[in-house]
Amino acid sequence: MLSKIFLLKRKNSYDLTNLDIYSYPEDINKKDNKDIVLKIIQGHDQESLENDCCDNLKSERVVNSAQDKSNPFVIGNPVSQLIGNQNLYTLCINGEMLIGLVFEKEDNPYDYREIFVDMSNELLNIEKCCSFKDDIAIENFLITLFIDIKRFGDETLEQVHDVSFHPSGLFTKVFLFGIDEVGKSSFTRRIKTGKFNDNYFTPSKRFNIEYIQRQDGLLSIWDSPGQNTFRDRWLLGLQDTNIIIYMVDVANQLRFDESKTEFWKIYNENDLQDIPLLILGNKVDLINHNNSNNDEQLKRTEKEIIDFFEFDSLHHNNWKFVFTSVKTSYNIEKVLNTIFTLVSA
Ligand SMILES: Nc1nc2c(ncn2[C@@H]2O[C@H](COP(=O)(O)OP(=O)(O)OP(=O)(O)O)[C@@H](O)[C@H]2O)c(=O)[nH]1
Ligand SMILES: [Mg+2]
Repeated sequence: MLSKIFLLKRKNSYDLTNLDIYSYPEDINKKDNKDIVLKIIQGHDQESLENDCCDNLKSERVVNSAQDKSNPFVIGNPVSQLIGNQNLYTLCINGEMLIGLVFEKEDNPYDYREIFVDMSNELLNIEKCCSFKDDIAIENFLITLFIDIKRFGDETLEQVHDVSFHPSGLFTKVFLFGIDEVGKSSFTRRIKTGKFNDNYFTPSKRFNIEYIQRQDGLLSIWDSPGQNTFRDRWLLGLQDTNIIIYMVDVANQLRFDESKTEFWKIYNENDLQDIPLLILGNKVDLINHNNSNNDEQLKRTEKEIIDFFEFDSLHHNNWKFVFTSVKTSYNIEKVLNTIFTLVSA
């Protein structure tokens, strides 16, 4: 499976130590990867490193030539390289930048050729002549390309190789969002590893994608970053999702208003009515109830939350509210079952 995407962009000089390097999901450490970068570029132009990395592109090697006047890009043939234990597949654009995919060793990058070239071409057309306006634009480009290749590329391969295992060739994509600190990453970690830690506090900056195999099928959980500055990325993660999970921290009423606003912003601006929705009221362990009437009290609290957030005014009926505690594992198993129930409804 595809594990990483990166982009090497030349500054004005040919100095290879002076490249801009972007990558997703992890940062590539420029220093440590100097050798790798050098080898990648050599792979595109064996003869002269002083020239453009794609200088030797001949018309027959050009996949997408200037014949198509509407398209300003010259995209080279992808080059596959095994460097160290990295299985790389790189594409040169206009002699100005290289987009690279990193695969697991057993993968065959050529299986991804068509999708890599087509999607890069399609996405680059939105940018005029690689003129990304800032680093965020490049990062968004990489995330989108990564998502698309992962979604469609891996799916196509699964259909070819593993038809009987996933009869429809599909995994269930779960888009998990909510404001910061509600417990999204803790939840994802809990179902992936069974672990929880009170001190595990690492605000997410990117989508954290985890695959979880269940008896009912394969889940791909997209744990989103919740901090204010990253919320404009939520729309990227929403693409092609099979179910949406919205998480609320029920113990932090001070942030209910903010959470409600963010939820409705997404729902009012996008056509999400056909997508099942699961609302999780997390950190229920922190709400103090006198134990005697716990169930009744919880029902009342649930109603108060639903009323406050106005979830009843959702236009579709395929939604459910579940209290959880990632800390005590309360209802975690139920959530996993509910995901499949809602998706198949
Ligand atoms: N008591 C309690 N604490 C929880 C629970 N779930 C998560 N936490 C704690 O809440 C804090 C924030 O959790 P995260 O999982 O990082 O929150 P997040 O929603 O991923 O936050 P961002 O990545 O910033 O959007 C951590 O200290 C967790 O230990 C829970 O069910 N009960
Ligand atoms: Mg997180």
